[in-house]
Amino acid sequence: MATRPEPQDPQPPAKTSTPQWSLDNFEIGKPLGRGKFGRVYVAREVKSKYVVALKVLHKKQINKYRIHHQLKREMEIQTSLRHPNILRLYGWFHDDERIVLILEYAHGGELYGLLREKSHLPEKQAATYILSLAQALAYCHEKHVIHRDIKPENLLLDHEGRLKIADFGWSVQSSSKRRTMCGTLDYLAPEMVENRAHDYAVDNWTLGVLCYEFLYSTPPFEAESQRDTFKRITNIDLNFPSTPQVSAEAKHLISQLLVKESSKRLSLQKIMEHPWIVKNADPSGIWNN
Ligand code: 83H
Repeated sequence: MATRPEPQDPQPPAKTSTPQWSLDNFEIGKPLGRGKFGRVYVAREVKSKYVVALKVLHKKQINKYRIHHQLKREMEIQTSLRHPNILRLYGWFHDDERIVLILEYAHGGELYGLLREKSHLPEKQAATYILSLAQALAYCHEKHVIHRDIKPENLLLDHEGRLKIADFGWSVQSSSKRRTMCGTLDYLAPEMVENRAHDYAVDNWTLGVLCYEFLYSTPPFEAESQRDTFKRITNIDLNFPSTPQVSAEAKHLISQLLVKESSKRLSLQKIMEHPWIVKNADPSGIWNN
């Protein structure tokens, strides 16, 4: 008999793929989002009543797009990571048609929604998120994981308002320089859009892009066409509009991250120690309005 959590003692489901989990173990709730490869539903494990997010992927799609290896990598990486700002992957199971990932449920939903709704964030909130991201990325980099696809759509908020990095679909485990093209251009470092070798510093670049977007509500190199975004990124065509008003320290941090030469970008440690972060970020990582 497999051990199951007791109802009065809610526990996340089993950590790895084991025969004990199937769709029968869950009450499926409303859909939370959908992607190219499937949908995400809120669900509750019947016995423990533990609420999770189930990401349902269709094997047909996975075969069609030949993403089997990417998915396997995503699952292995996300299962191995334990950090307060990284969304947990508790386990997975499959049947004839589907692969189902059992993921942590983020009550607050996507940061993307908040940004669209509020236009731009107060500096203290932005700094709190950037600090959380820098801490999560430092942990990933220590484990030789480069995320490479951090964007507001991949950032979720838990019930306390803590930021969680989700979606490791494009991450890689690496210690050497890599060469691969991926993602929407807006968040990509020059070495990635130019398809040159890249390393951990691509994530530091992305923190600069996100910091800008949190404060100004649009990414810094946004343009009408992919071609123009490409040009703006490779030329580091960076401007700071006069509205909304943003502090000089915040602009300084952004300028130290959006640097063409990857080795000259501010390190994650230096981001955490930057005066704007020290002055504005809540070290608990929790932001409540
Ligand atoms: C949510 C989500 C969306 C997006 C999660 C999502 C979540 C995911 C990925 C994972 O109104 C809401 N929306 C928009 C439909 C609320 C706030 C209920 C919400 C919570 C929304 N959580 C899918 C992998 N974990 N949690």
